[in-house]
Amino acid sequence: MNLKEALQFVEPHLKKSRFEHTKRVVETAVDLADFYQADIEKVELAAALHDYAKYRDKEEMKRWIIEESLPKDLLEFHHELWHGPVGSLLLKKEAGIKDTNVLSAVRWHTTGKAGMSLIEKIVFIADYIEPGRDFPGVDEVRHQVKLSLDLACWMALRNTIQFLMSKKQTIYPDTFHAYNDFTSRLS
Ligand code: DGI
Ligand code: FE
Ligand code: FE
Repeated sequence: MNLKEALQFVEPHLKKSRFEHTKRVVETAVDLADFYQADIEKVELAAALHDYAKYRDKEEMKRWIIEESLPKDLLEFHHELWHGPVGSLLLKKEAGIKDTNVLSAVRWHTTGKAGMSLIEKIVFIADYIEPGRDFPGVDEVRHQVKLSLDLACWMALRNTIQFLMSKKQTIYPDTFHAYNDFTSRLS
């Protein structure tokens, strides 16, 4: 599957604004892949497909998590966290994607995890800084992303954790694991 095919594949599954977001994530991710010498074809594919399951029915996603080998603890956390892992599963089943680098970048794009690969980091941070995003602190992360990818990821995780805490929301363990991992690598 090439980029054009991937975009055609996801478009019917997304709202218009989400599809526009997806195209901006692709552009941002490709620019970073070029800068950091990552595999551009894999990065653009993962970026194009990353929100594939975003609008799947909650009950359907719950069933996939129960039936397939996905972590059951996801069910104890906000359903917003399910579309990455369920998306990577469904891309395997429904789009025949086999590349584990692409699938894992989709899988971890929301929470991050400890020991992220270059492709995983690029998709994660492109989703956070694409030009349509307006999170508090996002400009600082945009400024940092070509100085240190790890520091940019650390900042994004810190901002997300702070945001979730301020809203009294639970934080998925892998979000903390990602944050801790970047913190120790950077110190
Ligand atoms: O799918 P997108 O909107 O493009 O972006 P995303 O996949 O990063 O999802 C963003 C949402 O996920 C945002 O509302 C914050 C939330 N989120 C990220 N990490 C965690 C989290 N929510 C909870 N409850 N816990 C987390 O660890
Ligand atoms: Fe997402
Ligand atoms: Fe996204």
